Amino acid sequence: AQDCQVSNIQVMQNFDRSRYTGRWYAVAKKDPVGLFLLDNVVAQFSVDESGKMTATAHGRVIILNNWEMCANMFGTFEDTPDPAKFKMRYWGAASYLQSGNDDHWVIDTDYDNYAIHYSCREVDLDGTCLDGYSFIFSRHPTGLRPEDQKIVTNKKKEICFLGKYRRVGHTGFCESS
Ligand code: AZE
Repeated sequence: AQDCQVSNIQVMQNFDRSRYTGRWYAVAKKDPVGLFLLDNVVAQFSVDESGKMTATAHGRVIILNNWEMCANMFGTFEDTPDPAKFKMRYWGAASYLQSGNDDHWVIDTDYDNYAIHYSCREVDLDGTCLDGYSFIFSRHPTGLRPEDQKIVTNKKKEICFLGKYRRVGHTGFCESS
């Protein structure tokens, strides 16, 4: 199951959005082309009364060459026939931040410790991902538990992003806002 075809990527079976709610700390990320969240990335997922999933996220960004700030972002999720695959519409609290509509797939999670997210923005002619991003999330600000690390490494391999991640630091930069 590793031909790197976006359409063959396995996602979380029987994804339970209510167990996914709450705070997740990004511990590693694979960047897309262009502007992106740099570090101090924390996401908070919710499910509203009607069952729709929403999220907020913040992270340090540098815009307009060297203006460093904390980006406060919002996302709403459109369901698809696969419970672990969503379309995420996202925007910033300020208009000069980024907005867009990305795939948002939950590849794997145990809900209590780790989660692997995947988004391919552009599929190449050969069916592989030409431009995509991914977050490894932890419930613990200190990082992944040792026992979760090999699961995560295997999944990075399965989504063909192994070796493309950088560690996401948490320095408290976004904690005041
Ligand atoms: C995600 C978690 C769920 C909510 C949202 C997320 C993504 C946010 C971005 C933000 C980019 C901002 C930039 C600003 C200059 C997946 C972390 C909204 C992609 C580049």
